[in-house]
Amino acid sequence: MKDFFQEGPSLAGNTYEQDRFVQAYLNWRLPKPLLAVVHEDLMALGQKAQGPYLELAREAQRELPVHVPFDAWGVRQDLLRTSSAWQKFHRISAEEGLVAIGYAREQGGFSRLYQFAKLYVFHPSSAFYTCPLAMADGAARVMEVYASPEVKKRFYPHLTTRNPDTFWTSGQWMTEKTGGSDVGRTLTTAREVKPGAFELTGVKWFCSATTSQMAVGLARPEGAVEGSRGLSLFAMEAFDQKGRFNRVKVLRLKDKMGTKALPTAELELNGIPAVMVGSPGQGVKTVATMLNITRLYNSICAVGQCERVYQIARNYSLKREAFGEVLKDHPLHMETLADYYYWWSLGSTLTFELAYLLGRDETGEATEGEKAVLRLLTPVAKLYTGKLAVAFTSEVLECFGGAGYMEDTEIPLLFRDAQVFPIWEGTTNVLSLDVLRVLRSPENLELYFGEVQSRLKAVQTHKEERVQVESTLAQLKHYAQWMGKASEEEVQAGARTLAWNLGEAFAAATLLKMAEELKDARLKAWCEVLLQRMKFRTPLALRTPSQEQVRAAEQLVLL
Ligand code: MFK
Repeated sequence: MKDFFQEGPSLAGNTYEQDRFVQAYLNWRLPKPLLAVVHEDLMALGQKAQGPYLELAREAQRELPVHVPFDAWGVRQDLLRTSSAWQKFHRISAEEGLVAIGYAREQGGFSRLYQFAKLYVFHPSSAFYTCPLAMADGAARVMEVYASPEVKKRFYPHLTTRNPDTFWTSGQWMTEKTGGSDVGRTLTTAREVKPGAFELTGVKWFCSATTSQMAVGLARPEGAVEGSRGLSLFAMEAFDQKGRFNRVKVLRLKDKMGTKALPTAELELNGIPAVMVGSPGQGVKTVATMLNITRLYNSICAVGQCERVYQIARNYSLKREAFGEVLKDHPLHMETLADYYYWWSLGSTLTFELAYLLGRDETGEATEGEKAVLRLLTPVAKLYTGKLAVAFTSEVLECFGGAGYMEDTEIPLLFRDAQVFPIWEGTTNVLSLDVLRVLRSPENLELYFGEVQSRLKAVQTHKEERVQVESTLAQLKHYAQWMGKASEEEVQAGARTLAWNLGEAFAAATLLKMAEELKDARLKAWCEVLLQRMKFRTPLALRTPSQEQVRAAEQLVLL
């Protein structure tokens, strides 16, 4: 009997070189001399992401972190042992400048875009080392904006260096058992032992970057009011001179469904020395600066991972035969992948455009409209790409049939990892409500409309698609009028579809402008092909739930 062996999927080459979208976007956004530098660096990174970094990621995923609570003689140790691959990623991250580029600002307003393009290529071959990097970046920004000169001097240089010997990442010790979303219920307390010197006591329930040399965390100074207005933000060094946790007990490592190379733990703080960052009682507002950075990391990692699963699925489509045809010749298979790829391109456009705007904001170049869009759409990009990562990875898993369900194809690992994106740094609903928080100032919506319209103004060729985006804008304007009359309950119940449409309209307008303005003939032709999909897609309908609908949902769920 003749046996059959299916050739498995593989990465067809340099992961950056395979990726038309990122090349087109950068080609459009970056000035030519800078494009050459960035392109060369990304080519080198894409090569490593396909080869040595991917191997290191696999090693880190095989050799998972271990908590060593005691030594052989019963003395408390609380070591978190990680693989050498994980430790190598620390040095690699510094050398690649994965945080540093954003702060050196050698590329002016384009620095963040350059940095995020690197993170995008790096993430799918990093075993989620991007989590400590996200926290380090957020902590650096908080230090830059809020810290006193002494506090900044102590932490900031470590977070933003390219020197692997002095580079630090940071934890974000925020979530407690009382809530990851409603952090106002934080129970950890801060005692001021000397002017400016605090000690933190409490239990932090989800601490992800636990090998980081420092952390920032929320705590309630003694005597402060209940709720979020009583919280302050603190920074602390995690380890003592001997490299042991500094008055911190590791209760246990979390048994997560994915991101397993990342040592997430429950930590009991027993008076860890800390300094305040920002003003007392402003902890949530201060940490929100960090959240806006880490949410953009979430988005860039989500779209980076989607591109990876897409490259795998595309490669398999060229190899696998069924019913006498290679998968690429099955229209429904291609239709399915094309749809997801189009949604992905909207999420990617949104994310890259926000990275670009973040850079402009941090260098003082952003207009009022750009600032408003950056604030409004950061939660939108996070929620849109988080949901997409799960759906897209699930669809790709299905493209492989039973093989995709098998652990040794590595596809289940990608699927489990994808599920963290809608959860990490704020759930879809918390982020949708954050959009409403921004829209409480009605001028933000006007500024958003102005930004979308200014993008559409450049569009001459794709008139039909432009009209499609204009029609979504008209619906959003009606929606805004409805919001003005609706109750808070009704507005909240409709927040998801609002967020979705705000994101898609902005991304579609940006894509159209990009297609119009791209100079490179090869990339322009590719972009035209991508835009054909826009015709076949109808946006998600905006929902204007009534009181009756709100009550009906309650009844249905609670009955
Ligand atoms: C890869 C790793 C995987 C490991 C496994 C991970 C498992 C998951 C672990 C987790 O727990 S992740 C969860 C992380 N947590 C979050 O992302 C927090 C989610 N919750 C929110 O974002 C809430 O919206 C928030 C805590 C901010 C609500 O708190 P409040 O106190 O009810 O907010 P409030 O009073 O509306 O805002 C306080 C101030 O902050 C206001 O400023 P003002 O004082 O000037 O009025 C707000 O405008 C401001 N603010 C809030 N969010 C902001 C913001 N400012 C800028 N940007 C924002 N995003």
